[in-house]
Amino acid sequence: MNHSEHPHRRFNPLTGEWILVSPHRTKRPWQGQVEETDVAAMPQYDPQCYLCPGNERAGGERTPKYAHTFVFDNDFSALLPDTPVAESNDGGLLRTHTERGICRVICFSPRHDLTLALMENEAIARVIDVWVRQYEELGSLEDINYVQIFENRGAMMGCSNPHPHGQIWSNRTVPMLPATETCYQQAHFVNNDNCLLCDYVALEIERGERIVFENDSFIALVPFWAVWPFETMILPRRHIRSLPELNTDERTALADMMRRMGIRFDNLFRTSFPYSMGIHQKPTDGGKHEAWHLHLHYYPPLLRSASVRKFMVGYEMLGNPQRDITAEQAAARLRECSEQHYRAAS
Ligand code: H2U
Ligand code: ZN
Repeated sequence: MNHSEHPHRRFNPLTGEWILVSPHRTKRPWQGQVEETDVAAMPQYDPQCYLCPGNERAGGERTPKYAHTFVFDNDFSALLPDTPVAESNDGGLLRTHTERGICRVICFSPRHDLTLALMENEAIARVIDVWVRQYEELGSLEDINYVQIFENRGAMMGCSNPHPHGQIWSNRTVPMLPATETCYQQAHFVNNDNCLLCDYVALEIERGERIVFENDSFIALVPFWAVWPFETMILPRRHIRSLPELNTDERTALADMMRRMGIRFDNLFRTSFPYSMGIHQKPTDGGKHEAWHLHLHYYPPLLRSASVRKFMVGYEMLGNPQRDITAEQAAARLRECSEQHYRAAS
């Protein structure tokens, strides 16, 4: 089968979902508009920003004058630690249960004008150290069985503030997507006596065409089953279930991957590239989860330029996701991008 010619469906072995790929719709040559829509350089400190050191937040608390990173309980947490335990079931179809959890915000840097793509490896490694400690601290709590670390970047993704920051939501129930990935990884482990993502990484290294860049410990690729046009994953080569298992060198190596991923994304359309990024790792429910392989997902919405985005509407809402540009074409485009940030270069 010619994957760049014929409409076909691709299987996502992590979730069991199928997506439709219609490469014939991109037969016309790449238009490649390069738009310089980036906003003017931001100030290093913004007196209005609730995440800048020393400023007051919406909840009335003051953000301290931090030097590197800063973590606080979300002033508008979606989940609360002391919600009473209760459930209801009306006729078997109207079911609920209360949910306990803790939500935190983490500032990646005191500098308002930076992003992960513009930070040094050492500073990003500090952020990773904070994620490790948060995962351990929250995960050790009785009511916390899953810790979801993520970053929303850009107004297009609903991010409320350009100050470099991310969030952590942790709760009693393993959320649907990591729960599904748990099932599929477990089934692969039982059926093949090996880890799904270890097998996947080995296969992608052999095929080569979807790998974007790599270092000694990690690879970045456009997954075969990508839904978003420039969706990527970062995966450790070694079978690592969760962040605390990374040694010091591997934390620096992960920082290096995240920085380079961010630069390539920004350079693609010469814009501060919007995305949602999240870390998937083993649940903190006390299980061993041998089958779990840590990975990062990047879900960026942009399609053709800084202003043309992919919408998940119509067929996507009613059938299943569909894409025109293939994962292989997207990987080739990202491979062509420089690792010198366009803002640093000018
Ligand atoms: P984004 O990552 O999508 O920008 O969300 C920022 C979070 O920061 C959001 O969940 C919280 C919001 O509740 N927040 C505070 O905790 N304190 C504030 O003063 C404003 C925003
Ligand atoms: Zn700020």
